[in-house]
Amino acid sequence: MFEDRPDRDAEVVLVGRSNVGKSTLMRELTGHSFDTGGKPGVTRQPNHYDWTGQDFMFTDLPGFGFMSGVEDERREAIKTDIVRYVEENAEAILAGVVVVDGKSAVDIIDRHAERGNVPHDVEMVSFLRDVGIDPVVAVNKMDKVDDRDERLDAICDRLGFYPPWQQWEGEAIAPICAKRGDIEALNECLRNRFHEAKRDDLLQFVK
Ligand SMILES: Nc1nc2c(ncn2[C@@H]2O[C@H](COP(=O)(O)OP(=O)(O)OP(=O)(O)O)[C@@H](O)[C@H]2O)c(=O)[nH]1
Ligand SMILES: [Mg+2]
Repeated sequence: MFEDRPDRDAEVVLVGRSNVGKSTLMRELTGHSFDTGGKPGVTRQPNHYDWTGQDFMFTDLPGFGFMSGVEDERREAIKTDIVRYVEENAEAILAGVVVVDGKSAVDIIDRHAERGNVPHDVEMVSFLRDVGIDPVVAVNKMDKVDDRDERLDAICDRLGFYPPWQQWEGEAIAPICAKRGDIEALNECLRNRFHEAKRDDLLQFVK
């Protein structure tokens, strides 16, 4: 079980499959470095980033799905911990950012669905909704995507956001490239969320 959560009543969490770039995105959101890596399963405990005297933090959660050198049982346990963390802190979580890899998400989702399984990303989007958190989908690694609009429409389709993706721009679908620091589309979504939640005091964290 995850421990040592700082005492904050406002939080943005990053969730998603392993290796999609959550910790890289966390670096861009906070200006602070976290371990990132070429293979899945780098982050094993939540990375929290908070500010002294401010009632806010970003949390980068461990990835789920395939992880190198990790057994099925341990992987399931990590996912259970993530789900429990989000459930227990749902009240504080102003936005749940589901990070996906723009290049591979559709193929992975379709492969899982063909086998009759609920794909992790699909499950996570509906889980967040179930606990009352409106998901934001950050479509990362857009530098590797050629057919941008088609790809974003396909991701919308798979995750239950009615295409075209532009309808969700600034609200729920944010194409980004964390590695290059291009995360403005996500910041815009977060600014809108904070404003809707009457938390304009938090806009300073997503400039
Ligand atoms: N091409 C490209 N690669 C990226 C981008 N963002 C992150 N990466 C790379 O993706 C790999 C995984 O990044 P991480 O940030 O460690 O991913 P993570 O989701 O935190 O992974 P776990 O902690 O294992 O769940 C690293 O090699 C990053 O450099 C991006 O926008 N474009
Ligand atoms: Mg990580």
